[in-house]
Amino acid sequence: MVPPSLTLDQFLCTHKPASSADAWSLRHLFASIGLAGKRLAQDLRRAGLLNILGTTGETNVQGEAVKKLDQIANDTFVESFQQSKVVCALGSEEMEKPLLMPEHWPNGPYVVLIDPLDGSSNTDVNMPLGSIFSIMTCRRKDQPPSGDDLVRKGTEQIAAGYLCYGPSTMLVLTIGQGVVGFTLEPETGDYLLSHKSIRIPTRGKVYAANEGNYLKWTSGMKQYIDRLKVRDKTAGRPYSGRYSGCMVADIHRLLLNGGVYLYPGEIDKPEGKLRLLYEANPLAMVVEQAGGAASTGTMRIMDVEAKMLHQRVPLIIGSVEDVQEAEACIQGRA
Ligand code: FBP
Repeated sequence: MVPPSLTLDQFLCTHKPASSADAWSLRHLFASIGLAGKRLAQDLRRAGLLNILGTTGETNVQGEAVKKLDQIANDTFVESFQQSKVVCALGSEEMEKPLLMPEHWPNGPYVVLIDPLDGSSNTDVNMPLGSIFSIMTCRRKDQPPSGDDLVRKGTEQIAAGYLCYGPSTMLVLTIGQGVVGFTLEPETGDYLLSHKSIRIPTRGKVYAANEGNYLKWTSGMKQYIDRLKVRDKTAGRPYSGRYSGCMVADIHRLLLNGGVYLYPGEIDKPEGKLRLLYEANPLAMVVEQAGGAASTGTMRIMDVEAKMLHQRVPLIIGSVEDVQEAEACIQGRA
């Protein structure tokens, strides 16, 4: 008889985080992330029936039209973290200012950054979506959190991960000891361990990039993408293009099969589109913990100095050899 899979909580009871984080409160934090994910997955499964498609009519701090589901996702996570009482500061793609919860401090030591709904262009067309989270602890033990506690380097993360809302809902996470994946069992509502130790292949056969931006790219970036299309049996080329409009879904594919996702800087916008603190940093921690790499094209993502809550950064992420090759082209060394 196949032994039953570990639940998320059982896993966290039996696997110590690499950091000194307190295991009990970390379990509580992941339970609140899991709960928000379940509630969101339920809404997404019935979105077309609930009048929650389309936009709210507002514009967010990124200058983007806010989708109703963006707002619902943000509210769902905020509510879950408030109920958990273990989060003392929260930053979100959908909130211009941080939400400080000093009433939860010091017993609630966690500082969390989220992209509540990744892949917003997919919301109304029943395509994959994701949620991304980055976890740190309050820097100072002697004073309640401030906004500065959120704006820090990726190397200060103690845990990170994402929820992927696809044919099944998955929660993929790292607590600094490798990467694991849980699949939501809709019957019982449990997250069950389905991927015990995710290791990304050192090289892949797939790339994910919005080639509609090709003419805006630097010559090094163009050279790299052109190179992926040239037949070269030894290098396993040409690569296949796979771009879903949802970075979480694209990176989930790479984690399992290898390859590279690129949202580079552009000649007129060298910082690119994606946000450092709640998109690039958490995905970089997950991919690095799985044996991959994450770069701006010229430096490691998690070493990038954090200056602003909604700071943007170019992102090249995936299999080590693919990221190194992209860097060599972008830096004119290839
Ligand atoms: P959101 O968090 O606003 O959805 O932005 C991130 C994202 O949607 C990624 O998931 C996706 O890979 C990329 O932006 C798509 O951007 P573009 O439409 O410019 O290709």
